[in-house]
Amino acid sequence: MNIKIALAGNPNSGKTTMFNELTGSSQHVGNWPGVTVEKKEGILKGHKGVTVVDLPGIYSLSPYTLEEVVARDFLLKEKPDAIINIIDASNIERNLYLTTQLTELNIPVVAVLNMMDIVEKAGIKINTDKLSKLLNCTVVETSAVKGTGLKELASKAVEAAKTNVKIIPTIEFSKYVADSITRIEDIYNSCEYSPNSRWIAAKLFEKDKLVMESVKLPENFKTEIMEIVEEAENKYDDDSESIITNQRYEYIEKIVKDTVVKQRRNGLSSS
Ligand code: BGO
Repeated sequence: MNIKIALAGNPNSGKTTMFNELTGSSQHVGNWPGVTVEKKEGILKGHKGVTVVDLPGIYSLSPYTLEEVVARDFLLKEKPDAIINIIDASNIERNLYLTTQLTELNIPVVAVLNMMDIVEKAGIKINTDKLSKLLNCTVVETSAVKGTGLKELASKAVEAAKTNVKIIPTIEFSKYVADSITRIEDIYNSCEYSPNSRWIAAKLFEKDKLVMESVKLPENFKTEIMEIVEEAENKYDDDSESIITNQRYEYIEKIVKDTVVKQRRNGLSSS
């Protein structure tokens, strides 16, 4: 059995602490190929043959920072069997921005609500079952510093990798944007094949530099795609990347409203 699991999360989400807890003394430290960004790998404790690869801390899968490019390249090209996404649950709204992107990659994701000790102390309740349904992926609660939930996390991650259940992303873009992405996907599919064609189409809509360079579409097809993007930009009077970012945050706001409840001291609760 040879399983590769990637550890992804925002800076300060507790990723390093978690990596140390999950892999113990089996770590190997090197650099990502061609760059001076540290690459750490280790064997998942209690699960021989399962390697955990620590990705650089990132906020998004955009092509702007070296860390994002390294993480994205690994996820798309090496295709790990599963992703463990460490979320600072005390900053859930900001952290879910990356989660919604990771669940679009056609790779099983286990979303980890880390820092649950802080969340509980603050009297905040997170409905994990509902969150799991809304994100369409497994959700586990942990505290990396207290060592709680780690065994459950390890076994759920291995299970996700073995069963390889693909996530159908639940994000709802506006009908106009979704239709624009579908039109781009149809153009892409008429020339090239990729199991990630939806993701590629969404990135083409965002005018993602790296994806635009990597697809080998004839010039007239690229022009057609750019016309679709321009139409959307005119309609929303906004840059296509901002259109997607705004709609992603609107969707996350809805998820948080549905799953996070702040308990007031008098016993009443508010969302
Ligand atoms: C310091 N709960 C709590 N309460 N804290 C956690 C948890 C958790 O579940 N997980 C991690 N932390 P990294 P990235 C620190 O270093 O693993 C803490 O960037 C301090 N340091 O201990 O580094 C963790 O790899 C002085 O905190 O995150 C660390 O993702 C005072 O979150 C911080 C207080 O964890 C970031 C905390 C000198």
